[in-house]
Amino acid sequence: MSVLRGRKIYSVLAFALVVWLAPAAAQENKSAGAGQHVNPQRLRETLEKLSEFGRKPDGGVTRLGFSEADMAAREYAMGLMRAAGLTVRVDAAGNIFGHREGTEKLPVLLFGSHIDSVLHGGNFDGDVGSMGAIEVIRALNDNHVTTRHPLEVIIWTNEEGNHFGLGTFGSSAASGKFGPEVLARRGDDGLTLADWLRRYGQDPARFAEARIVPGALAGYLELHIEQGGVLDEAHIPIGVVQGIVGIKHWKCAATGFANHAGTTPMNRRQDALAAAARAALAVRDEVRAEPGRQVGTVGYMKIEPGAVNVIPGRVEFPVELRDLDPAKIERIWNRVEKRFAAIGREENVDIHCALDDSDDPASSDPEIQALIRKAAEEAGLATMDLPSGAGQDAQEVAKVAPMGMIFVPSRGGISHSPKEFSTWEDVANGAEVLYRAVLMLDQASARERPAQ
Ligand code: HGY
Ligand code: MN
Ligand code: MN
Repeated sequence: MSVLRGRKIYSVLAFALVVWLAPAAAQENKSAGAGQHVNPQRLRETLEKLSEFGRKPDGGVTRLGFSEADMAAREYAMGLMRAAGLTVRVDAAGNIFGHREGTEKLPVLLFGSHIDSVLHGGNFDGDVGSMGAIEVIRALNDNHVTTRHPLEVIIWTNEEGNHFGLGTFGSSAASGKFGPEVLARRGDDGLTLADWLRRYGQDPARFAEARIVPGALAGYLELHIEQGGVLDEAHIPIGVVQGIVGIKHWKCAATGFANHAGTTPMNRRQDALAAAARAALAVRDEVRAEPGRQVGTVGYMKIEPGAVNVIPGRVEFPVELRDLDPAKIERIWNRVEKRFAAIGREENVDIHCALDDSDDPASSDPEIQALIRKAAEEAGLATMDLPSGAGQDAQEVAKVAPMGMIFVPSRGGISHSPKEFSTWEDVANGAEVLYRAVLMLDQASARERPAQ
């Protein structure tokens, strides 16, 4: 028998053995004890490398969606995806997908997060879920595990929305919330969203193709830092997210009259900054005026003309309200509007607001929550159920597929800050639970149920 024939028979036998063992391997991995399948050191190295893109001198990061730093970070992430054997594509909204074939013709099982940051933010928000998802793929490869569903790792575009004021931008294109009308928005750099999409290699005219239709996905999982202090204070390593808050943003302007700061008597002023300052405190008062976990913020003020000896004539400021209950947000906003009208009358300043962005609250799929809880238990990790006070891409994906989120602790509950920190052990625990949850979802019935 020629060597070739011998080798051929051997390779056929070897192939048969792998195919025969693969599902068992998947089963074996699924039911493995507290062993760890992901590689903590490898995951840490990718997060440390990612933190270099947009790094600030104090160690924080500014990697806004649609920025040079983000473009460089995306290239790095796509390189990791390709090195993990994924087939990479970028959709018309700039979302990056890494595809891994399954053994059956089933809807895609999607998991990932975002890598853009807020202005002067931290190195864990979004990054942990994005790098964690790619680490899961490498671990599946290491363990020679095949899945029934095709898997796709996703990195959503411009989740923070600090650029263009449109949060969860990429996932909102996927859910259909944003249509081509948003592409005309112009940033402080004078470029429109369409200009930046072209820089990302996309044709704005095809923006609608980023839509993901309900039923196209088997399910969605996102690993993320909690960004609050609940898990850290309770010393619980894994959070099972029950739901994600609704968020509403308004753009407001207080318009008074710019005048000489020395010659204008105090009782003859139309001081836009005095009115805006009172408005910011009124937001805080009205949010505090009823029990619950609602929050309200005025994140910045743009003061014109901005000179010490000129009474401010105009002040632009945002108002953000968040809660799991949209009716409560409306109720608080109605009170805030009444307060603004009274302040305007007293200060002789016009305060006008317009709704700028709105994210509906979203519930996590109960079956996927149970599956995450089980995955953590099998990994020997305690869990706690909690809501997400942070907005997430998952709340857009919830409109088209059943979703679930895995939280890991944020030290001191600090986030959107250079002081944002999660331990490498917590990060690895989260990735391990994601690994197991992906395999369990691959086997579970959840995949067949339509989006909520
Ligand atoms: O703002 C948020 O809640 C999220 O981190 N983008
Ligand atoms: Mn985030
Ligand atoms: Mn964030």
